[in-house]
Amino acid sequence: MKTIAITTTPFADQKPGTSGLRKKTKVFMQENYLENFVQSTFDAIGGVKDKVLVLGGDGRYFNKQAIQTIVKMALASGASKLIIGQNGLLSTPAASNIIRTYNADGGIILSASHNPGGIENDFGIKFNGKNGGPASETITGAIFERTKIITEYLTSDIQDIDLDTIGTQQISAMQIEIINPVEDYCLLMQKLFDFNAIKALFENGFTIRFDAMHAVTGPYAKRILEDVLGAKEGSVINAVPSEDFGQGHPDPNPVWAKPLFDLMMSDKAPDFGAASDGDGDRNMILGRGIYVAPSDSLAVLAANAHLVPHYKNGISGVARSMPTSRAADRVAHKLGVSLYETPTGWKFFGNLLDDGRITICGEESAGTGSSHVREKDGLWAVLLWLNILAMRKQSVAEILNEHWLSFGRDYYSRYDFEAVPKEKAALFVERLKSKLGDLGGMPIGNTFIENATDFSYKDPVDGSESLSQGCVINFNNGARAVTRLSGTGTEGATIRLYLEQYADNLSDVKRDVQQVLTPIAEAFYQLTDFSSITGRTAPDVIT
Ligand code: VG1
Ligand code: CO
Repeated sequence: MKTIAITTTPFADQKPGTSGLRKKTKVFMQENYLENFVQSTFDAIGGVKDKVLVLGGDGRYFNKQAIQTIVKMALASGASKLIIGQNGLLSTPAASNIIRTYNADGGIILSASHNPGGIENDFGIKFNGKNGGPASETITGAIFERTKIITEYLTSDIQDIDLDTIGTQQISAMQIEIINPVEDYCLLMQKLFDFNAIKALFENGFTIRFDAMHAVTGPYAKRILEDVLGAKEGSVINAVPSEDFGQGHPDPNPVWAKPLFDLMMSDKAPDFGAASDGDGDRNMILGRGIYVAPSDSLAVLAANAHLVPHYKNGISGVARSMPTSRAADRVAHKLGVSLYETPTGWKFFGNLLDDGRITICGEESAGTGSSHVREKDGLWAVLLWLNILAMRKQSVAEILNEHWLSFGRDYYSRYDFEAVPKEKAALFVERLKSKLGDLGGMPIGNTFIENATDFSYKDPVDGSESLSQGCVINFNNGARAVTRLSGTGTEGATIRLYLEQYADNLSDVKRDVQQVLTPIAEAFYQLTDFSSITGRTAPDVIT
């Protein structure tokens, strides 16, 4: 074992964000940078002596190297066992499952999620606790404080370990188990869903295209959809994880998964289309000729979950992040279960799930999940949809249209303004916050602002408070505009603007989304002096 002094504290400028620490890969590759975060994490959780940790990542550039570094540090700090995905691979939901299944003390997941990978792109790291979920704000805060004052870390002088061979290795007092990354996850899915019903669907000619976007879900989707459930070979495309995601942007939305989107809108479309992100926790769902907005997907899944074995007794409650559309609220209301509105980021769902208050939860950013793990889960969402389709014997479009007819439709879109200079973004937020109180009652066109607030959240389970989680402007005609700064970007600041309009008039539920939302966007720009403060006139990405 050796102790290495850290002469600089290179990343003390940033608290780990919504899901861990994300930076340019080259930043992570600086001397002692990753080590600082890892040692600070060990220290923040009271050390790892005699603890069992799960370790894996999405396979991006630097994944394996980072794993070797962490192995050496865990050994030096006295961990009793590491459970590592073969070749260093574990999707985020699979890692969450393994932490829970093997009763581990926590896990380290290496991923920058949907951000592009490669030496010129992004890398990331996050710690998940005993329940399998992202560390709470208390822990991420403690990690950050520690990184500012840390002076040394512990590591050991051992050779790189073999990550390719499944089985157990013993290194001094520490055991390393290399596991098949897919197997436990596949077993879990089999427990939740009616695999026979989905198999029958495929046997009867149902077609699917799943775009794994060269990311970690490839092996999971191939195994489950093709090998086990019998989808036609070749249904899963881009299934081999690559270090730079085939030079792509593994973000499953209509912009970055455009080839799949275009296929689904064409006359060659299969019955069902889906994609997932770099680390496998996000999903995009499409039917022939129709895109299911993530907020709608959450609502449809909540409304239909009882058709599926694991959820047959109904759901205990639903949670959504604040910027997610209120479509799920309408379902919770009809089912007579509680609806929780949390800040952005999966960690806020953890306590609600642990406490049994909710069964299903989701975010507008293509994340849906349930009590089966403590992360959002891309492939789970796909299987839940497939199981529901098998039970209802209808198309995606039919299900979505029926949903809108019974609940009304929440038109929804997110605008992203990327790489805005940090000072300008901060000024924009500060100015807006200072005038929120004066906006209530203000007339806008033929409606008016009902209220405008700075969203804060008090966790109903542990009472912890999270302040300033986004500005919300509610209009009295069922429209809403929400804005917040992203916590996952690696360049400047990203301003997100979330727009929403509820329509319950049946003749109204099939209008063009952007057309419905443009007046709200325009009102927002005016109210906030958006362009003059940020220098931006149009979003970089609309989803
Ligand atoms: C984004 C999304 C948020 C999600 C987070 C992590 O955060 O908006 O809903 O939980 O990414 O997703 P932000 O702060 O950039 O808006 V993932 O797939 O990284 O784990
Ligand atoms: Co992700």
